[in-house]
Amino acid sequence: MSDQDVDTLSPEILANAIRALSMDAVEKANSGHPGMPMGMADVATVLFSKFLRFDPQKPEWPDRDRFVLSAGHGSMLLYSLLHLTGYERPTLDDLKNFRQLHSPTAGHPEYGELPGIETTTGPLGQGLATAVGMALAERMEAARHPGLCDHHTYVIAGDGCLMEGVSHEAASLAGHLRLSRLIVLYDDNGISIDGPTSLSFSDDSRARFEAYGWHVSGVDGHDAEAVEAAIAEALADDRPSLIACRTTIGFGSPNKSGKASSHGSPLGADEIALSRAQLGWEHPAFDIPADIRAEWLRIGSRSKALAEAWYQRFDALPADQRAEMERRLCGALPAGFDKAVEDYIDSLIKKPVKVATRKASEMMLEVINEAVPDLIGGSADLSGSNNTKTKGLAIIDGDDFAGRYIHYGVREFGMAAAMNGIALHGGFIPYGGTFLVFTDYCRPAIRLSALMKLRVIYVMTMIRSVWAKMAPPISRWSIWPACAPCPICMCFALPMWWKPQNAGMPPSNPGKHPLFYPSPVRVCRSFGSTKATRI
Ligand SMILES: Cc1ncc(C[n+]2csc(CCOP(=O)(O)OP(=O)(O)O)c2C)c(N)n1
Repeated sequence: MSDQDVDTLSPEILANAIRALSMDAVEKANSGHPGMPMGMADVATVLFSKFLRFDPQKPEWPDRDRFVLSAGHGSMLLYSLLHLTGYERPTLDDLKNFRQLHSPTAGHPEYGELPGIETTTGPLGQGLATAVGMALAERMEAARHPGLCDHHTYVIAGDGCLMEGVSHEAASLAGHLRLSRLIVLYDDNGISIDGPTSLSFSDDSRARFEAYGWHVSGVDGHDAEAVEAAIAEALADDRPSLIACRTTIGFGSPNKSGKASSHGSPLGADEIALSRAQLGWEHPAFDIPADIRAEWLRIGSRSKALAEAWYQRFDALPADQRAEMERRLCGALPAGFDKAVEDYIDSLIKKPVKVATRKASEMMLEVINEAVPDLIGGSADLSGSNNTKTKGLAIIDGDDFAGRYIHYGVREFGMAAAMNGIALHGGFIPYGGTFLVFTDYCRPAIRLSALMKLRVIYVMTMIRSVWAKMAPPISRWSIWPACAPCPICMCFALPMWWKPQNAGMPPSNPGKHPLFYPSPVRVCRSFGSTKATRI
C-alpha cells in the first residue's frame, strides 16, 4: 500500500518541476541528457511522493529504501529530486553548476559526491546489478535483525541497461534468490542514442524477466495513478518486480519528445520556451514557486517519523547487540580480529606447512571468517577451486538468508557488481572468487569497486594453470609490453585504490590486510608453500 498522504498539488505539476530543472541545468551546462529525466519525471514523482522511504536529514539511515538510477546519464532526475526534497546538497547553485569542474553534480552520479547517491552509475546495466547486491544485503540483514531491517531497493533502468549483458546475469540471480524487495522501474521509451531501439533490440523484455522468475507488469508511465497501482502490486508480490513504464523521452518538448535528439543534447533556448508553454510552466529558469517547493519539502519529510522510530528501536537494543551492529555498520573489524590473525601467524611460524597457496588462502580465510562474522563469501561456481567456502559457512538461498556463503553461479560480472551492492548497503564485507584470468569478465565492476573505494575482496586463483600457459615464457614474470594479457598487470591499470595482495603469505600487518581495500587476493599454486614471515 502506498502512504496515505494528502496531496495538495497535482503530480503533473510536481513532475514539471523536475522537467524544468533538468532542461535548465542541461541548457546552462550546454551538455547533458534532458530526455530521460523529462520522460521519467512522472514515475519518479510517484515513487518519491508515495513510496520511497528516506529522510534527507538522515541520509545514512540504515533502513532507508535504496534508490539506484541505473540509467545514470539521466542524472538531473536524481539531482532535481535530491534538491527538491530537501537534502542539504545539491543546492540550487549546485544545479546551476551541473557538469562543471569541482561541482558534486557530475554528468553521471558519483558515489560520495552527494548524500542520496547510493552508487556510482553511468556504465549502463551496472546500477541494476549493483542494486541486486543491495537487495540481497537487505534480506541478509533482515534475517539477522528482522525488527531493524525492512526496506526496498528501487531502480530506474533504461533500454540500455536491459540490453547490457550484466543485466541478464543480475536479473537471473535476483530471480533465483527471489529478491522480493527489488523493484525495477523500466523506462520503456523505445529510444536510445542511435535512434529507435528497433534498430538493435527486439527482445521481449517482459517475457525475459518472467522467465527469470520475476513479477512483471506494464503501465503508461505518464499516468500517475496507474504507476502507483503498479508499484503497490509489486510491493505485494513475493518476487522481484519489473514494471515496464511506457514513456515518451523528452516529454513536454513539442519538437524533440519521442526522438533521440532529446536523449543527450540541450534542447536549445527556443525549444525550452516551447516546452515551458506546452507544459504550462511559466516560471523563469531555475525558479521553483514557493508552493511547489513546499510540497516537495513535505514529500521529503514523509518518512521522518519512521526514521526516528528506527533510531529509537536501535537505541533500545541491549548494549552488546547495539555495539555489535554499530561496529558492522561503521565497518570496524571485531576486537578479536588482530589477535586471531597474529595467533595464526605464530602457529605457522612454529609449525610451517607446505600447501598450495590457494589452500593457504583457505586456511587464512577460515581464521578470518571465524573472527569476522560480517564476511560473506562466495564464488562464481568455482568454490572447490578458489577454496572460498570455509568450514561452517551456511549457504544463502531464496529460502534462507541467514547464511554466509553465496553460490553466484557462472556470473562473474554479476557477482562482482552484486558484491559492490552488498558493500554499499553496509553491514557486510563481501568476498568472491573466480579464476584470475576472469578478472577480465569482472573488470567493469572491479573498476567501480576501486572508484568508490569499496571494501570488496576478490579472491582470484589459478594464475599458473590458466594465464601462465598463455603468456610467452620470456615475458611471464616481467612487466613488459608483451605481457599485456597478464591479468595482474592489467589490474595495476585500475584506479589506485585497488591494491593487489598476495594471500599466500598471511599478512603481518593487519592495517595492510586486504580487508581494508577493494582487493584481489591472488593465489597461485606455483608460488609454493606457505612460509610465514613478519615483514
Ligand atoms: C556500458 C555503457 N555503454 C554505453 C554507454 C553510452 N550511453 C549512454 S546512454 C546510452 C543509450 C541508452 O539508451 P536508453 O537506456 O534507452 O536511455 P534513453 O535514451 O532512454 O535516455 C548509451 C549507449 C554507457 N553509458 N554505458
